[in-house]
Formats: sequence, structure tokens, C-alpha cells
Amino acid sequence: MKKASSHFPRIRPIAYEGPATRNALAFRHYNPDEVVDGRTMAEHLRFSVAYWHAFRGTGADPFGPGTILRPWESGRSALSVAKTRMDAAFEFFQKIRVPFYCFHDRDIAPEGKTLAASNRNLEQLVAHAKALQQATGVKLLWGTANLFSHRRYMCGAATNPDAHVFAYAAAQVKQALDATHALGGQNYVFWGGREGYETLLNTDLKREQDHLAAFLHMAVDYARSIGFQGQLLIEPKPKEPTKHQYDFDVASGVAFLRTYGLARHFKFNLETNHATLAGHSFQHEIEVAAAHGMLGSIDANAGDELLGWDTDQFNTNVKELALAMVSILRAGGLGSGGLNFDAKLRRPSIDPADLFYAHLGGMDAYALAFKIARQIIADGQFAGFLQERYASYDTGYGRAIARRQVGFRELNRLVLRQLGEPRPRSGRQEYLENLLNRYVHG
Ligand code: XLS
Ligand code: NI
Ligand code: NI
Repeated sequence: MKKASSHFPRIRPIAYEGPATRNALAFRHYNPDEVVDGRTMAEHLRFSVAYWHAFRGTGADPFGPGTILRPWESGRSALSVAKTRMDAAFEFFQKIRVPFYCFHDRDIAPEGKTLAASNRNLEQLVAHAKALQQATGVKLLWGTANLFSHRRYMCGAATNPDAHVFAYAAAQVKQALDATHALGGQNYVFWGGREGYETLLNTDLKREQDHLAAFLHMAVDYARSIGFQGQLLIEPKPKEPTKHQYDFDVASGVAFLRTYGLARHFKFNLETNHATLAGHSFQHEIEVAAAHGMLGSIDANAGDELLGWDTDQFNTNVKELALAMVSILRAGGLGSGGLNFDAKLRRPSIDPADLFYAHLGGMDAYALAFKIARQIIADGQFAGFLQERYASYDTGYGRAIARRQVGFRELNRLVLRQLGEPRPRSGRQEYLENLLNRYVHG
């Protein structure tokens, strides 16, 4: 490989300088090498860059084309541009100090005229990525297939009314699984952006869900057949681009996976902005996934409270992230998952430096949230409050209820003869909110 000159010549690798620094291109909280509980911060947080936003995002919106112009986006052929772009990407991964990245097949390699041509392009870029991974030590957190941009997928991929499209999507995912496997990907993600409907007038909902389940079973079988050990992940989202997406949120995803015998093969990749689009908090979705032992990975971003779509912003809301980190740490962490910045620059943020400010801000916010969450857990005040709040289920008839050892007849007798009227206790919400602020703001 010829050594390319720098694509970010003015930016040095981002260093940790501590909370007091005035340098806007330094970490204030994220110290990748700091050891916490026997593991480095880098190992705890497992940050990842999303190739599609960082290196394919142009700032285009429905009202105008891209504003973000990168010097490496021109060249002899789509393939040579794809390779130079990937060189730039890996230079960025190194300078921003992320250990991981994620991609869709079509992010890294151009679509060809036929599936065979697309596959050949992908193979070339996978070889290029392999060399860059080896040279830099950056790893693949997950791969996925883009089954939503091309017009063939306008009515869905696995839920398309035409079996021909289903077959094409299967062939594409086969190749994307091969690519992810070849690059040592630690997970593989399914986000069904077009797996849903615009109107029930033209949709057989039950049949489409059956087909989606068939598709995922085929994916499980194929992944196993090639020896792929990574975790398979479903990424729920309620809507956008489709009016109604079948894996609306974690709860409906769990019901779907259980119904079709898929639950043991999948976990969830949770995205902050998808949670809020579904009318939930980020922490809610984490708690639901954790309750089912299915917390897999995080697409780290944020929505805008005033806008009703997936704005995919970098999250600097430390309070929201501290609550999320408490739930993640209590659940035992993310395992093979990580914190992937599925987040994009605003349309006017056109400088290469903005890519750095955005990511380092997100990393610092998560690092600070991680430290706050560890403090909250170590102090045990919230946990103590919860334990006390539910203590009546720890002994006596409460324990018998939890263990399902009593029924309505016994409880009826107990209340009439012995317990009488319950004495309500305060939920203490305001007290707890104040306590939380003490951790977040000191
Ligand atoms: C879109 C999704 C998408 C997935 C990967 O809203 O978040 O980016 O993460 O297909
Ligand atoms: Ni996502
Ligand atoms: Ni999203």
C-alpha cells in the first residue's frame, strides 16, 4: 500500500488534557488509557465511528443537495474514490482515537450494475479495509447491509410483496455477512428501515412479518454455516422512512423474536433517537432490553426535542447519558457491543475540524457520564432507595406473591383478617431528582 499524504494535515491526534484545558481539540474527560476496574476507558466504552455519517454524509436534505465537500471525493473511478475515502476514514479513526468503526456494504463500496458487480466492488474494499485494520489496529464493531436506499427496496426488503426482492436482499445480506466475517466484525446489525408499511390498504401485515422472520432465520443459519461468531442485533425504530416499522421498539421486537423462535439468536442495538421517536426515553429502552437479557449495543446519538424525526445529533446531554450508563453498567455492560456514533454533522458544519469537534464532544460526554454513573452505583443511594421501596416483597406474604406461592383466596383472607388498609408511602420523585443533580452538576 502506498503511504498517502495526510487527509487531515492540520489536526494532530486528539490527546487527553483533563477538565481544565482550553484546547477545543483535546479530550477533557475521555482518557483512553486510564485504567478503571482493571480495564482501560477505551475498553469500557468501545467507541465507534459510523462510516455512513462521517464519510458518506454530505449534509443533503429534502430541500437541497450536500454542503459538505471533501477533497477526497473526486478521482478516476468510483472504486478509486472509495479507496481514498477509506484511507481518510482510517486516518480519522486513528486521530480521534476510536477503537472501532461500523459500515453498511454500500457505504464502503459502490453499487455496481449487477449484484455480481456490486459483490466484486465490495470484495475489493473489504481487502482494502483488512489491510487498513491491520496497519492501524482499528477493528470492525459491526457490519450491515443497506436494504433501504435503492429503489428495488422501496416496498421493503424481507417484507417486500415480491419474492424476487426478498431473494435479492438475501443474496445481498449473504455477501454483507461474508464481508463482516472476513473483517472480524464483532456483531452484525439488522435495521429494517423499509420493513413496514405506508398503508394497510396494500399490506398483508401478518404475511410480511412471517417473511421477515423467515429472512432472519436464514441469516442465523447462514451466519452459523460460515462460522461467524459475532452477535446478531436488531435495531428497533418506530418510523422513518416507513410510516410504520415492524420492530417499533424493544418491547415489540422482543414479542416478534419470541413469537418466531428467534429470541436466543438476537440482541438489540438501541439508538437514542429511535427510542425518543417511539415515545420512550433512551434509558427506558435500555432497561427493557436488559430486563430480557438482550442489551447488545448502542447507536449513540440524540434527537431534537422540538423536531419529530431522526435528527441523528451528537449527544452532549450528560444527565441523559449518566442515566443510560447507570442502566448499562447495572446490566453488566455491552459485551461485544459498543457506543457507535450514529450521528451526523449539521448541514452548515462543513469543515473537517467539525468532524473532530462532534466526535470528541460525544466521547467526552459519554466518558463523563460513565464516571458519574460509577459514582452513583458505588454510593448506592438510588439502589438503596429501590431496595427499600420493594422490601415488602422480600419476606412473608410479599415473598410468597413474588414466588407465586399464593393466590387470590389466600390474599383475600389475609387482607380481611389481618392486613386491612395499606398505608401509602411517598414515591420521593423530587428528592431523587435533586439527588441526581448533585451527581451530575456537583
Ligand atoms: C437509521 C438507522 C441506521 C442503522 C444502520 O435510522 O439508525 O443508520 O443504524 O442501518
Ligand atoms: Ni442506527
Ligand atoms: Ni437512526
